[in-house]
Amino acid sequence: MEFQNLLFEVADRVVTITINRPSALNALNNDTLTDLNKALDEVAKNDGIKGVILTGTGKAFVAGADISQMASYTPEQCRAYMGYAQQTFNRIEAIEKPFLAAVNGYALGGGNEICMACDFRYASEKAIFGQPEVNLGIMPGFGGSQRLPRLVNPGLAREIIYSGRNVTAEEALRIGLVNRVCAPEALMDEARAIMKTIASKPAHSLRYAKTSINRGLDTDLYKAIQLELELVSLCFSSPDQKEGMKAFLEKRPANFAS
Ligand code: DAK
Repeated sequence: MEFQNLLFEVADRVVTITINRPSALNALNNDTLTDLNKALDEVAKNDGIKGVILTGTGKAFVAGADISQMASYTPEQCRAYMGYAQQTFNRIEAIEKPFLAAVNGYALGGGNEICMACDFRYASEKAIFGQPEVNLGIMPGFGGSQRLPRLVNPGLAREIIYSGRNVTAEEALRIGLVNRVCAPEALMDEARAIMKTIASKPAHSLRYAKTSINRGLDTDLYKAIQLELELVSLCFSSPDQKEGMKAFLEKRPANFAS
């Protein structure tokens, strides 16, 4: 596959997607979004890929939407480009495979928003998060005003969005925005290690668990528990459920097919 601003590398059934536009701190312009959509098409359709690590080249993860591209937009142009970006971020949640954001540096505006669309986040000690849109005369537009208050204390989300201030990796860990902070040189090893473990689990378990969590968070508790019942019951139609339980009873490691 050919990309302009992105690297796509598969190992141990996990793809590492690296946003690779360091001259603009990996800001998301149209070409980069097109690349990302192409990469997501492959992730969605390729059964050989069990999960994704999303990261960036250089000192940034993603420094947000491309300001030089959007500065002169009319509202109509803005709507078209930004709608495309929003759709792309929503796809990360909709694809039923786990995504880990390995945040190596600046994750600002759309950069923080794309990492919040991932299932979970690890950060380098050098990572800086934030929603600085108010400094540009706008507000978060890629889901940040919705995902941040769902991920961290809503009062804190308001403070971060209204002030446009930076959030260090240490604070991000404390407020639950990231799961782990790593030395910069250890970030990718740690990301690969957890994703290798995850990729060793049956595909249907990962698929239904992600769907159950994501759809469940959008509904009330008892409807969500009903959805969980349907999905866990479906697991019993899979050969990997038979193998997993047989292996346990025979006191041996499971040999999953998917
Ligand atoms: N866009 C374009 N170029 C960027 C960029 C960005 N977001 N961020 C950095 N760059 C470019 C710089 O212009 C510079 O380019 P040259 O001058 O070398 O050509 C190069 O990357 C290196 O940046 P700096 O020289 O500034 O590097 P520093 O280390 O000094 O500073 C920084 C790093 C991350 C603190 C700084 O670059 C910075 O503040 N960047 C902007 C961060 C930001 O404000 N991000 C949020 C963007 S707004 C919507 C509408 C709008 C949006 C969403 C939805 N809808 C209608 C739905 C907007 C979303 C956003 O993300």
